Amino acid sequence: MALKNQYLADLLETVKKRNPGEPEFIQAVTEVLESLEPVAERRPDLVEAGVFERIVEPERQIMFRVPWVDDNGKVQVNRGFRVQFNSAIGPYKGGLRLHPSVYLGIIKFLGFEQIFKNSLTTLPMGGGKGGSDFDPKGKSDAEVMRFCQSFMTELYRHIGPDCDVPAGDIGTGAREVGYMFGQYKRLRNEFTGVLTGKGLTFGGSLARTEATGYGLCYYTDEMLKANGLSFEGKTVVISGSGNVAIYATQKATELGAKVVALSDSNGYIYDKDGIKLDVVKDIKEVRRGRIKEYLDAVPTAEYHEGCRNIWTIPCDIALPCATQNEIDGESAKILAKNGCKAVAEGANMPSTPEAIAVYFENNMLFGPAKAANAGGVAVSGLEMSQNSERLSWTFEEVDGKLKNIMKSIFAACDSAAKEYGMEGNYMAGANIAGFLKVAEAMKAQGVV
Ligand code: NDP
Ligand code: 2IT
Repeated sequence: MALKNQYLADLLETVKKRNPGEPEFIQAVTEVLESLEPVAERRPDLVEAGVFERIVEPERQIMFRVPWVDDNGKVQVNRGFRVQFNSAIGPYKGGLRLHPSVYLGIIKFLGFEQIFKNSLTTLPMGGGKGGSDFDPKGKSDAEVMRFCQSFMTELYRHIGPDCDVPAGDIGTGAREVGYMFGQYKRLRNEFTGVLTGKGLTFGGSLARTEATGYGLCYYTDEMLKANGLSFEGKTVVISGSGNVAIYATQKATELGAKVVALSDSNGYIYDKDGIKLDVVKDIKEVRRGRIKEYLDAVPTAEYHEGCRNIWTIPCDIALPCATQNEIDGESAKILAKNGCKAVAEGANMPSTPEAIAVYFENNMLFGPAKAANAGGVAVSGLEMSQNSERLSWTFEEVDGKLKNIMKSIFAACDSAAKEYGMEGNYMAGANIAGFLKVAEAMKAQGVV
């Protein structure tokens, strides 16, 4: 879809020129600007205030050397990133991705998405993202600790509980957050809620571990119900087998669905009887193993090399929870042909633009990442609140708030889509609703 609005078309050209070699960032910006066409038409005041030009440019980008020594005594050098994208509605907030594919363009796309996602949560959080091309896979705990300490030895001067609050993402879980928190506390001599996703003994929130996966299912449930459907009796395919995939599997199963597949970057498992989550948790959370090992405990299941073909498994609902661009146009066509009724994104930007076009052509329900996976950062926001008041809430209290937030996010997407003449297009609704709150704040604060 080409932009019809000349002002936005020119802006997109500028963004492309200014950010060469960053296709994921351009992809994320293109989708948002396409959704915002009716807003630019209806709100000349926001155009005049330069909000569109300003929102596509990060407020600050930090890149730094991360040197550390491996178990063989060899010096290793990684590159660290923190992109502080937008602080109009609150301190920068967003995760840290540790994966060999990380470069500036990945962190910028994630930081840009985070602005709108955080706005949708209704909590006061700006958008940011960070990470490194460090690969935690196959590293010892001691190596991971040395990397995390070195990473934080530079990052600490740029973050703080009222400035920028990082958290987990791919490759960053409780272990990494713990090491980073320890180093931050040592360098600053301050015990503050500077990271979220912390351990429960030092300021972490109950239900943060479950939040993204649970939130994804709460959002999907709302979307299904609004369209006369439910999880009950449905077959679900989930990609990934990390934090988001595991707790999405748990909640979808609790809501009456049967999850039949999970994957990692090597391949996928298919268990027609329904995934046994205790087996997956043991492999992934306890032993840090590979999804293939599921067959050792459940020999009746199948394992297939390569993760792409997971989308050829017939399902009613697909929940991509691994990584960006994991469903392309071709995979989306197969999902549609097999009768899939809904796709909701646990991962960030897992559907290519071609895949999204296929969803709409086939009248499939589509829950976009910045709405559907906002439960993780929402509970991070609740962790910040608990840290500020130096109290901790019960699991039920946090989970109840999460459910209400996901309901309100769906309602915001639904009503913005209707208001701007795109009923049922929750992607446009999410982009518009997320944008408007930040845009009003940016306009009110002047040209900064
Ligand atoms: P984890 O590191 O816990 O798990 C990531 C999972 O995705 C693993 O199974 C991993 O397989 C797989 N994966 C990662 N990269 C690739 C790749 N390039 N190709 C194929 N598979 C891949 O991360 P999370 O579960 O936390 O994150 C998953 C997604 O959810 C990401 O897109 C993240 O940005 C998003 N997200 C996470 C939130 C959170 O709170 N954690 C919040 C909102 C969104 P392998 O082990 O083989 O690498
Ligand atoms: O993509 C995301 O929203 C996250 N990785 C969670 C960010 C957070 O600050 O909890």
